[in-house]
Amino acid sequence: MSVEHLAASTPAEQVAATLSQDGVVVVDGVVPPEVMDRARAELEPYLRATAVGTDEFSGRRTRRTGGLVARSATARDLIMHPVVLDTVRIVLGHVAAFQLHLTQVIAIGRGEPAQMVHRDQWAYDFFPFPKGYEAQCNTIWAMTDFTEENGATRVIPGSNRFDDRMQFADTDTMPAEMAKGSVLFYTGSLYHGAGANRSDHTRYGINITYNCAWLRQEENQYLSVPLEIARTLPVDLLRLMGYARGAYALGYVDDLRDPIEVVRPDLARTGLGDLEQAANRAREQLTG
Ligand SMILES: O=C(O)CCC(=O)C(=O)O
Ligand SMILES: [Fe+2]
Repeated sequence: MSVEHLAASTPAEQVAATLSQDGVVVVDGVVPPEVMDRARAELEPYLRATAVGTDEFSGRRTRRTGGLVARSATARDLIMHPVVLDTVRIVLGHVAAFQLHLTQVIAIGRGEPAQMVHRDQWAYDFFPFPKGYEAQCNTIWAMTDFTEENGATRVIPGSNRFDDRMQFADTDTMPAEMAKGSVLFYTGSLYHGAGANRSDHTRYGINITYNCAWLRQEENQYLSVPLEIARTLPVDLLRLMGYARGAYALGYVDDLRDPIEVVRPDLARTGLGDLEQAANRAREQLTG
């Protein structure tokens, strides 16, 4: 098996179908390399101020810079990119809503060894999701070319169907190489890990992930993005950040108010909606 590559013009249904089968796919050339340079320039002060990881999993030669919604207008465009959202909408189509899970530049420094092979969905306290249930859909945007030598993400295609809590060696994996401006998609169920960086430069990727809105977010968007910035953001981005109910009754504010009202009082809406309708929708998804 190898990592499938698709063109940026590929219909989202096909990207999602490949993800459902392999748990991983690269979409080539989603944005021109200059867009990644612009993101890098906007984030440069924050990248420079970020410390390296303090444990093996984070990477002692790796810098992880988050809060991208607050820090980079270009990152907001990547978060909302239709090639990504159209695919995520299908992959996470089994839930009432999905949300932004985390935003993070992963800068893997020279000499960093390979990261432990893992599933990102282990973040939910290792909850054993049923096989085939996708809790999250992930992207890594190549901010530099991703090569085997510089630490391209290593993946096991098809491992989205494997048992949980398995252990793998680096040699069981293959690198997802791609050019700057391309996007690696992978599900929360895919076994993968950052590759070792044996090159003479830093590997930059932007990890942007989305999860079922009934689950907790890895990056707390309400606290990572100051309210005064949130007030300036488009409504669809705000809702994706979690200023919306995550499912019937999840995440309302005090008197059953829609959380969007906190940042956009003009959009006030009270009440939870109709549970019977929500239940019917869930039934339809199940029989789907
Ligand atoms: O940066 C990468 O290539 C992957 C990192 C990763 O899988 C993680 O930190 O969970
Ligand atoms: Fe990961």
